[in-house]
Amino acid sequence: MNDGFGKYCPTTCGVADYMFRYLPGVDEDLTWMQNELETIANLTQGADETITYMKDSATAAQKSSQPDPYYKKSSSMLDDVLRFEKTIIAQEEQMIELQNLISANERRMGDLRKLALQLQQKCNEPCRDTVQIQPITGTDCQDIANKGATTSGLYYVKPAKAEGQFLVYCEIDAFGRGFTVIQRRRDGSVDFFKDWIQYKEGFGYLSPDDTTEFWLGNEKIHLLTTSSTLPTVLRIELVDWEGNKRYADYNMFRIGSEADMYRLTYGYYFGGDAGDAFDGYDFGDDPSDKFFTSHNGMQFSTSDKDNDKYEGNCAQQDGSGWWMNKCHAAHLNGKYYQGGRYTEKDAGEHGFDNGIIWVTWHNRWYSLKETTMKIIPLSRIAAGGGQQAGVKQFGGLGGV
Ligand SMILES: [Ca+2]
Repeated sequence: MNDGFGKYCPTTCGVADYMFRYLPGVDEDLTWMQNELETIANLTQGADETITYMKDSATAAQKSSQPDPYYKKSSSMLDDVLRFEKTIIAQEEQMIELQNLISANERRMGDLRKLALQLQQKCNEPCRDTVQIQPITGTDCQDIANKGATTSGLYYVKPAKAEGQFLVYCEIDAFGRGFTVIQRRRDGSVDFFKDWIQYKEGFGYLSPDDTTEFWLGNEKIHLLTTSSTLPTVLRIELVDWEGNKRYADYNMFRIGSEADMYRLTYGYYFGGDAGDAFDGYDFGDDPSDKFFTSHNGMQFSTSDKDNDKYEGNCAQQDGSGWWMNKCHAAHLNGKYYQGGRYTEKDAGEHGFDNGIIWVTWHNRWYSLKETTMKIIPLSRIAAGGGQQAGVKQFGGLGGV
């Protein structure tokens, strides 16, 4: 596992490479052992022949039945020979055992060799133990698309104000639009209850095929949204548990510096069919609900850095990091609830864990299945035929 590249190594190709590297050595060792065994077997055979000869001589001497002194001598010699023979038989048994062991090893080696061959056939293409990073770079994904990139994937970007480049997932569509994805939820595989530093640096896993969850990081989002004077649109895409899809666009989206606690500001709700949850919502609990659940102008809060407008700690209660007010009507970093529906009772882990909420679409006890937050220059959002193009584009995503 590597935080940058996700769950991409080792591959079976890597295993095959490893096998092929060590097979020749093991083969040599086995051949050497077999030669040694043959030499020992030859020596034993010589000893066998000598014993037979000596036994025959002794029998012949016995048959001559002359009580001569040589007979006694040869009789005690015969005892020695018999003892010697026993030792040899024991050794021969040991050798047979060893030979069986070698045969068993050879069979196993054969199986492994077959397996390695099968693996190698699967790996005819050059083995890739790491993810593919596209070669084109730019200030953001739209810049990369402008330079001719046509496929979505992982790219390095370096916004004007950034000291170094960093990896992002670019979603590049048929209209030549390059969205820089800053947040992705899709299956609950990544825990979004993280501290200030983790939200600052980013967490989760980037993948070239949009299969993983992540928060790109407040510092990077700050650099991406403030390096240019051209307005940036934040597009939010949502999928519920019935497979329905909605979106919301915010123009002039900016995230402030760390000194300003990564404050969220935007110019206005630019459209969409999910409703304007960033503007707050009248839950009916209190006349000032809408005012206290709006998000424009809020600083970022985590459980260890409370910048919210609530006497308690919203981020601690909800188990996430977000631009908390008192506390929220939109909350896309909330706890992941499989199936989407939860009650106040389920939401108890950190006090009051809210799910993934966009309350102008579903009510507050409905947690969404998928979310994507991505940014694009305003000049490109309408490429391909106005707002309808946006809907059409979103229709091709998610739900697979
Ligand atoms: Ca507080």
